[in-house]
Amino acid sequence: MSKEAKKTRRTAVWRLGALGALSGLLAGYSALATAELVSVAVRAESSPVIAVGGAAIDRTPAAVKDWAIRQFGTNDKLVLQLGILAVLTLLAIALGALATRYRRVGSAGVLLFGVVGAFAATSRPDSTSATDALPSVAGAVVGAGLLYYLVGRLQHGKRSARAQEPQEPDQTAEQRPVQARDQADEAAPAKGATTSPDATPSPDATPSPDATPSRDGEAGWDRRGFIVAATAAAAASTGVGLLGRSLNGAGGQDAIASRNRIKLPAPESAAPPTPKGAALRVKDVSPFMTSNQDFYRVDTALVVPKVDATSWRLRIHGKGVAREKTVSFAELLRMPLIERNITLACVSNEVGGPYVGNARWIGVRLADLLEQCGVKPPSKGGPADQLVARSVDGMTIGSPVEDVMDGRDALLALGMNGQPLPFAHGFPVRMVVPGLYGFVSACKWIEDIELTTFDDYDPYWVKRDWARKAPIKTQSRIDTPKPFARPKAGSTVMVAGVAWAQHRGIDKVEVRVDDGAWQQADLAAEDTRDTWRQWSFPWKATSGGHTLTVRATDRTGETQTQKRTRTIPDGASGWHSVVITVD
Ligand SMILES: Nc1nc2c(c(=O)[nH]1)N[C@H]1C(S)=C(S)[C@@H](COP(=O)(O)O)O[C@H]1N2
Ligand SMILES: [Mo]
Repeated sequence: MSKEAKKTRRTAVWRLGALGALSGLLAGYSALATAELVSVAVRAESSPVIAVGGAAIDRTPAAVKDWAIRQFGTNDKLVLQLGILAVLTLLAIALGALATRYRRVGSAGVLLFGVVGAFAATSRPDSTSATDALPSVAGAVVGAGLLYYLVGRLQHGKRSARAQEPQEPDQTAEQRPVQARDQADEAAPAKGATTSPDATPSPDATPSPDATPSRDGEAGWDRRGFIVAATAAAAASTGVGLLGRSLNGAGGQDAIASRNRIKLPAPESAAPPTPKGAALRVKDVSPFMTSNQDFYRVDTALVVPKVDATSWRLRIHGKGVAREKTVSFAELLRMPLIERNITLACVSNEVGGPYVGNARWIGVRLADLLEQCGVKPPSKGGPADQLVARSVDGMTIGSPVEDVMDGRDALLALGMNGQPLPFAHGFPVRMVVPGLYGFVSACKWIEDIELTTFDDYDPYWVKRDWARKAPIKTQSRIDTPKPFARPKAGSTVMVAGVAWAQHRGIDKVEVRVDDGAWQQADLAAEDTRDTWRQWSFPWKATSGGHTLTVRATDRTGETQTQKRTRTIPDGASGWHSVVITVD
């Protein structure tokens, strides 16, 4: 073979590979778009990326998840989905390239992904119907079919050549790069194969002056057919995908309407008035009340559940429940409501981290409801020591029955900062228990409460190496100055932040500059022992680099430990420091 011919052949091989990869991408794209649209008819959570993402979240080791939350914060789910899409993109490219050699294998590969998606969707904890498999199956069938068709266009010439040269069945398109005529130029591409005038291409033949300016004269594929099909597939997938997206986005109309109709009644027991001095007038310190907008969000839900409050029910049952109960939202609204400011914190919050917020919750005292069901805490002879809350998305969260019934304001919350709960924060009802981390108390989208024991049942996070019991650790955070701030020497720098030890209360906050003595910070007035407390410390800044450190002491007299621990299994400990340079 001449040098020229070799080069031509190489180009053709590359082109075939690239077009195969493109076919794979289009197949994957059409599969996901189809799945998205079909998921509208089933439920948004059944779409394969969501289902696989959910399965991935559930299987991610605790340490990796913790790292992801730390690294990406509330964007962790977006990052996960982008990661899944990136992996799918690479696999689609590989399958497409493979399909140019083994056409059926490529399509079978796409179908296999459909099986994986269908399996993930139907094995999600909140999946109640085999129909959850439909989006994945439909998407895979469309994707596999499209790949088969597109690769067929690429092998068009091969087949025509085969038809006419049965003695050389293995000769592939790329092996005959210099077919004299590009069949794409045939008026009827589908028939181009049989009407191809050039049945005996010679590898070393010189390119014929073809009507199509095909650089190297390489042919053997149905160019027009491919371009038409690929363009149509891309356009159709975009349309179908966008339609599915917008319909899924517009879903939950009943839930939205039910939320809009809610008028929270005045509580029977209002929150004690917050003392004026609870909020310091210091710039850049976290506001005493965290708005719903700014409240941190941590959960495993890739699609925020939209629950219709009208049909929502909460069932209470299990060990020692003398009278099982199922309550509706309307019934809860008619019960005596209490309103309380309670600071909620996430166990994944590292020292100095942002996953803590203080809101005004309104709801039903959980202990009242449990007593109506005849539940007794262990200290009064009750057989159940663990209360397991289950959400509509299959989350399970276990709290000590003793804590929930010891007189603290453990709530079935219906409202947050004067509004019905936002969907992302658990609408229509969630739990909030002062003094416990969210993962052992604050179940959102709750629909079931089971009384059981710690011996008998491990909830979601406990199965993933987190602690069974996790009272809040005393913590303090420097909000200002920010790390690497550069205040002027001689100026007074306001060092300020928040400290929390829910249900014990904060009694003292101290600040240390470098290795100097601990100095007492000014504490803002205490709202309740269930809320965080702001603090400030005016410091005459001296030039040079400095490390500011804070520590708090709770009302039991215990000072926050210096010992640094990871967030797993029961919350980070250690002192928060900020390094600054004074100019
Ligand atoms: N259904 C459900 N409830 C949940 C979770 C979850 O993943 N799913 N996460 C818990 C955790 S770890 C925390 S810290 C709080 C966070 O509540 P927020 O998102 O309203 O701040 O919700 C808790 N309730
Ligand atoms: Mo959490």
